[in-house]
Amino acid sequence: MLETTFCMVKPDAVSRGLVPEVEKRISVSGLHIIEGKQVNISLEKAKTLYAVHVGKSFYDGLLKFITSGPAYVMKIQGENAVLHLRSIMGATDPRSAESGTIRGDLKEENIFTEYGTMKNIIHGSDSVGNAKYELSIFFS
Ligand code: DAT
Ligand code: MG
Repeated sequence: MLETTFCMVKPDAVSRGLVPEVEKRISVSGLHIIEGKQVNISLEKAKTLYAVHVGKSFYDGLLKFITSGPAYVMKIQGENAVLHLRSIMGATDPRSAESGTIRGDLKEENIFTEYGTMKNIIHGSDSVGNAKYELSIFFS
């Protein structure tokens, strides 16, 4: 199935200059980056993006982290793009992410932000429905 998904390079990785490296890995894997732009995510958009995490222990930290500096958002297309992107990202906790994955290879020594949130470099939608929702926040 040809799918469109949403991807975001998080502020930790943008500030480390990792956008080109992440873009290269996405493209080399066979996915097509339709559009990409740097954004300063407003608190309002952060809340919309992370609505599914309301009430979780890391929710407040996640909002602080994602609004702490510029992020880089992308619209990505390809065969099974949702799962394909998730597979090259690696596990949520970079310490468990396999080598060869973006999180596994590019993780920092200290994986926690001052807010207790995991700095894991990249976000990718976890379903076609969520991809549509997340894309609508950043791309008209
Ligand atoms: P993923 O980003 O792999 O989809 P998720 O949707 O469960 O993972 O969580 C969203 C983000 O929240 C995740 O990328 C990092 C942060 N996070 C998740 N679980 C956490 C935890 N137990 N402690 C700190 N941060 C966490
Ligand atoms: Mg998620």
